[in-house]
Amino acid sequence: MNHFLDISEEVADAQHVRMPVVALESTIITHGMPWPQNLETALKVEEAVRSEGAIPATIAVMHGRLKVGLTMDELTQLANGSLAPTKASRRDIPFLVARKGNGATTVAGTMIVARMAGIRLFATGGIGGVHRGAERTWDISADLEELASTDVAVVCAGAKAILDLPKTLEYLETKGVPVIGYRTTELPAFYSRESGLKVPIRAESAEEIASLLRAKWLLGLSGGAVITNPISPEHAMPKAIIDKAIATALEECSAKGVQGAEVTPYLLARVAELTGGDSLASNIELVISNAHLASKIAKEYENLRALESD
Ligand code: PSU
Ligand code: MN
Repeated sequence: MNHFLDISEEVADAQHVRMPVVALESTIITHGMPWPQNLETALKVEEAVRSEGAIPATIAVMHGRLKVGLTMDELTQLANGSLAPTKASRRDIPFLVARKGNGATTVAGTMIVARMAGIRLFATGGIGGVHRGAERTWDISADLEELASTDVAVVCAGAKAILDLPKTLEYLETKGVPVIGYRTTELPAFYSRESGLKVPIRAESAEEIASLLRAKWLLGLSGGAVITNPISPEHAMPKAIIDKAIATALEECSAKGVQGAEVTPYLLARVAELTGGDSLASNIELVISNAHLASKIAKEYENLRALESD
């Protein structure tokens, strides 16, 4: 444990008795959804984790402290923008800690802090990846490098088609990151269940996924894993509508010269605006569904640990 880490009492107690704990990110709250749906969603996601008998640990940097498990007050302060949190990925964490700043952790940032706190499972909506046009812009999310090296498994609904999905899969393959389809052989594309791309591993149950993770880490093969959980058919969006919104958002993004860390939040906000409230509703549903699955896997993972008395 390092002395920059603040693990909430509830999370620490859960770890003490080996209850399953699931990490949750905060960039999705501050840069991924509008107020007040962002706070409502954060609370529903925590509730989903609890309903499975696990404990949620939402992660953020607040006043330079690496927080693991937030109070209602802290969640509200993050969600309403009053702390003006910046996106916190690997490169940003030391600066925020040194300056006692506020940051909302991305997938990469959340994996780092979760690992420090000894948490193995993490639920979110979508991961960052290789952006379209990366051969010109070199825009590749730090999430991919984190998955390559940090021992945390991320449950998501695949990746949004704002990214170059084939290149993102190639990158993960090069880095040795297992990509698992939960009850699917096709990589889900966030709002829709189809991408036309295959996932290398299909798993039918949380238990199967937990045993794969145990094997990976017991073998000393460090790094994360991506577990893709397709959005339910009743909440999925028509592909034609999403594709059109993404094309418009990408054109605007490059015309305006948006660069660096601002690219993803810009694209997410524009796609949400262009598709109206429907996409936000889908987004909320899929994060909740991922929280349920991550909790089930965390539970099975703890069961395996207990059996192996590790
Ligand atoms: N993709 C989504 N929703 C999100 C993000 C990505 O569909 O909220 C957020 C996550 O926090 C992810 C981050 O880690 O954006 C990636 O940003 P970048 O591309 O700048 O690495
Ligand atoms: Mn980027």
